[in-house]
Amino acid sequence: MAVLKQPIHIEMFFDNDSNTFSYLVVDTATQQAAIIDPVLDYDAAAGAVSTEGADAILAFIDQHQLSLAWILETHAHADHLSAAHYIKLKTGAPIAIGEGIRKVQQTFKVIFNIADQELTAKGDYFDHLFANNEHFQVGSLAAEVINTPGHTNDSVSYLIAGHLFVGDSLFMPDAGTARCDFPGGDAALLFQSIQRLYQLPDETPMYMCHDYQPNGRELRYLTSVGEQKQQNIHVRADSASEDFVQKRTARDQTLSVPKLIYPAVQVNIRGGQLPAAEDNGSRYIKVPLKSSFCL
Ligand SMILES: N[C@@H](CCC(=O)N[C@@H](CS)C(=O)NCC(=O)O)C(=O)O
Ligand SMILES: [Fe+2]
Repeated sequence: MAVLKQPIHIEMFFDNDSNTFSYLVVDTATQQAAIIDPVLDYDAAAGAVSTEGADAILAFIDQHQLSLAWILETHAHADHLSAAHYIKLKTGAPIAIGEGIRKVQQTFKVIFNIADQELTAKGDYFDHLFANNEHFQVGSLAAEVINTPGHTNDSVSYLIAGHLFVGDSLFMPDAGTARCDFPGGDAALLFQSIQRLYQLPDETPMYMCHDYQPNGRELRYLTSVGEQKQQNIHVRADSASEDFVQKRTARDQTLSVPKLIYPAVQVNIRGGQLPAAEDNGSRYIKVPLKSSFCL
């Protein structure tokens, strides 16, 4: 067995299709671990769901004889399906997300016309809903939840033993911030959330959820609070909210809808569970159509 670095070990896993970083955070004192934002593989054209990415994380857990304490989501993702439910089936670990998931479930319950029996929008499908500033443990590592809404209503960051996992709030300094044009998104709120993160010590390591490699540079997933405050192209230490909102809104108008937004959101508001099977035993992904004409 490889020797893990003391006292915390952070293993990064990258999903090439959605440019997503997942993390396994290990307390090497107790061998307890938490997974952040695991990805389920999905071939949209074939409707084929597979688990190579999640299985790589599970293999690491197995190889190092770890015990999984938490499956943590930074938000209900709009660009990839979550492997949270699959990993829960394999390990029994609880799935947790910010309590803002209720609002996200309610918004998309209406958009997808999901029946009450399938989704109450009270946080169902998740085992634990974190309140802002809630404290929890990963083995002996102290962890805290920081609400960072703006990209979505349910966005949170996780501060685990001084390591900050920001989900989609900030991207690497040369990429700026996450988009705020999804239902429930709010650029002014994202600015406030970033101010909260900028109160943390400058040396705090900050781990990204995505990197889209601007200008073709190499992939990067790690920066720090201090580096962001000095160099982030959208929000620095002395930035003003109005300027940010203007920049963010202008950029959002240029972005296309994420390729997997409909499959991703309807699965992720169910904690990574696929929609229930219909009476023929098959499960279906719904896409609400926008049409200017009637057939
Ligand atoms: N092209 C990607 C876009 C994904 C996307 O929109 N990502 C969100 C985070 S979920 C974002 O904030 N993107 C900012 C950007 O592309 O500048 C896709 O189709 O999946
Ligand atoms: Fe996102």
